[in-house]
Amino acid sequence: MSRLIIVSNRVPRPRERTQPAGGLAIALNEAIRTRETMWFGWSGAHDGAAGPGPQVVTQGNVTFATIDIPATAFRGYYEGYSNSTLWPLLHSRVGLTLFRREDQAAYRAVNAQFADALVGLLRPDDTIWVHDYQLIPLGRMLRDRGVTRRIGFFLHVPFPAPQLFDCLPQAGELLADLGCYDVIGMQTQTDADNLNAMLSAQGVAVRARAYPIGIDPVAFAAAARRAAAGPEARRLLDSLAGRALILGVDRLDYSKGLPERLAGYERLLRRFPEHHARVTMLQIAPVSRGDVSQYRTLRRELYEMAGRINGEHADVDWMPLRFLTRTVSRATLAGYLRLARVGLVTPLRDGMNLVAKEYVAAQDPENPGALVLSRFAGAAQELSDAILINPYDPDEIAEALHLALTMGAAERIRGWQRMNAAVLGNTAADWARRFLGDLER
Ligand code: GDG
Repeated sequence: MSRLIIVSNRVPRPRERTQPAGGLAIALNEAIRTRETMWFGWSGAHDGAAGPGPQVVTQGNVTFATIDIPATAFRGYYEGYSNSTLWPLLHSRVGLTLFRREDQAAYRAVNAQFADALVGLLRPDDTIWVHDYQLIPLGRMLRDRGVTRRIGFFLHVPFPAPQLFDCLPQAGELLADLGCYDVIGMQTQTDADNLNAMLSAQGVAVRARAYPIGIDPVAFAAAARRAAAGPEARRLLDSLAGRALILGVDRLDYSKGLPERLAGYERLLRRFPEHHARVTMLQIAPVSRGDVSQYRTLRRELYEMAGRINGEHADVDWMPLRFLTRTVSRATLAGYLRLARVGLVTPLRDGMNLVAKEYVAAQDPENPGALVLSRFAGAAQELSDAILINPYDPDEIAEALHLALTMGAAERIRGWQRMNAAVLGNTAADWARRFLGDLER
């Protein structure tokens, strides 16, 4: 079998390399465990103290190769074009999208830096798999440098309707870049259809296909079972004093519909007073991209809303909402998900949303909770037995929460069994196998 080259903006940090934590690392775990792999990406550093060339470390059958990126180029590439232009646009948020030529130049320059460093490390029979919107031009840049091997690209985020993507001044250039890949993978058929409409209008021959990403449900379920009996879960459970737990877990990102979610919970408290003092909502929202101004604004808005909701609805012995911006460990998170009577996942737009699948995997089969899920998450296509909602409507969220909180065990078990079958039927390993199978065919 040829060597696999994974390219992503970040590679796992040294302490994550034996125990992967990020979604991508977890999803790729099996592929990289079973064959010789090189994972290439940004080191996390700007200073170039390690010199201009890649830093290469081999652990078992995986070689991690990283490069530093100068701070100025990084800002334009990452905070700028990747996260202030492509991220909002790909999530259909044209109003939040910044269009700056200098960011685009930095984006292409950093992609060229990736390509320059990577070609020197390649062997003639490598298979190359590029990940996500930060690296769309990389395939073309590798081709320009003489790479003839198979190169695949997977987009982890959604692809918007053609009319929206067309707002991007460099839309044509990026579509042509995508045309240099042998296989293009998207999360859902809708995303693939949107992109394919543009590729064919642009005269690009390659077509995108849907490869919905999964998790490792068996391992996650085992972790949840263990953690639910451990001290962290016990601490949470004791603090609930018998109240039902509604749990949300998301990076603090405007795509996740957090203000709308809090508004929906507030509407529940207003419209269904029978839940007063009987329910607690915990939102875990680790700060993400804190250097991008829209994210700082969102954080302030959420702090204000959380304060208001608690101020208006709390009692001396009951706080309706707990809002945390720190991260918790993966095992602890699995345990919390198992304790939650309701998993609340309300992105305005999401490529897949792994938390929805993790919630399902974490449940106790004898007494599972209910999942309230945005129909605009890719996961909704597979988890159609969740309580599906339109996240823009706080009343719909409130009604779904009321339904979830009052649903009998038999109905919860029926719905969960179907969702769990879907999660077990399409794991992270299946996803990687399907994509690589097509890439190496
Ligand atoms: C992108 C796409 C697509 C969250 N908070 C903590 C924590 N997490 C973990 C979750 C989950 C992962 O992070 C988040 O994955 P999502 O899929 O929900 O969302 P994105 O980060 O936006 O991921 C998305 C994904 O790529 C994969 O293709 O599904 O659509 O946007 O695993 O559990 N983990 C820990 N502490 C936390 O506080 N340990």
